[in-house]
Amino acid sequence: MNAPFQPPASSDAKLPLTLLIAAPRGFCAGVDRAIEIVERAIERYGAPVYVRHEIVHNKYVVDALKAQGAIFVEELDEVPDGAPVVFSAHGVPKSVPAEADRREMTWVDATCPLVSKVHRQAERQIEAGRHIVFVGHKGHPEVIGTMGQVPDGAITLVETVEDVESLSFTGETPLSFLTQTTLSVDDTREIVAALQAKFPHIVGPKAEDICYATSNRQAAVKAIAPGSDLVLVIGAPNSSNSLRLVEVAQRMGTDAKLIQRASEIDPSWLAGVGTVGLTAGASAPEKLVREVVERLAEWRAVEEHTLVTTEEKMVFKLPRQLTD
Ligand code: 10E
Ligand code: SF4
Repeated sequence: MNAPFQPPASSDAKLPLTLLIAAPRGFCAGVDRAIEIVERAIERYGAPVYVRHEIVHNKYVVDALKAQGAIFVEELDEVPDGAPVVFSAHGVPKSVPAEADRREMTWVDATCPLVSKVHRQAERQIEAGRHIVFVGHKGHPEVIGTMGQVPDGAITLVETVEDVESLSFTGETPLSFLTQTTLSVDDTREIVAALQAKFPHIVGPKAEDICYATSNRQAAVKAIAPGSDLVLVIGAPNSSNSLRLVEVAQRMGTDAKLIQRASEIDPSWLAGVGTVGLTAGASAPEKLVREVVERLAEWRAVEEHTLVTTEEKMVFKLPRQLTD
């Protein structure tokens, strides 16, 4: 005869936790490419290879590349003569490669091709005689890089609808607008609408320059947030696209937190929580997503579900100088 069923002692039983994992999440094509550029540069030129600014905004990625022989600096004057240098995925002002050429440095540009596309649009708008209104976050390296494609005074930064309201261009000033690639899709729509209402003659790209990866990750969070009691976003505090994912979830009324590693999760966050939504910014490796899942599984009986909102197939070519 079978022994009667014994339920586990209550102290051993883990409460169930549904995990809604967003897809797409994590690395985009520009981040994959930038990391591969640093790895290939180390293979080709030998260590150390200098990298100007964090190649992408993620400490785990940066530490892994340091272990392979990369040295991270903020400015070119920290790079010794003769050492190779890679420019980060966020892009650099024109003055940076110009300075590298002046010093006869070997340099490789890991700027994401979608950021470079905005750089070229900026140049074209200036050639066409238009002043540029640039929508972006002040002080972000991508913004510094894009603003540095054109002469001083040729571009004006706006961050909010209020900033648009205080612009004082006359109706005769030819204007165009461009945007940072990692902005909030919803905020940017409002800012662009305010620009077009105030300056009906303003010229802009067909869709704003927010990239496919940014918009896909925001749409994926919109799909998981309503069914979640808490959304965890893996990303760094200086990662613009990751911060936007936290905002998206919070604006849908769901509690959301940015974490860099699983060790930052406070178990008290899970009190009364039945479903956790999980995603990762474009610079956060999938390994860190698994680390979070494993951490949660230490405390709760986790049931994983992946919610796919779109498939991504984007791949960018490496620079010729690393493939020839
Ligand atoms: O702060 P960001 O989101 O711009 O950068 P990240 O390094 O977190 O993610 C990659 C995004 C890039 C390089 C900007 N388009
Ligand atoms: Fe390129 Fe977009 Fe990734 Fe930035 S977030 S690196 S623009 S693909």
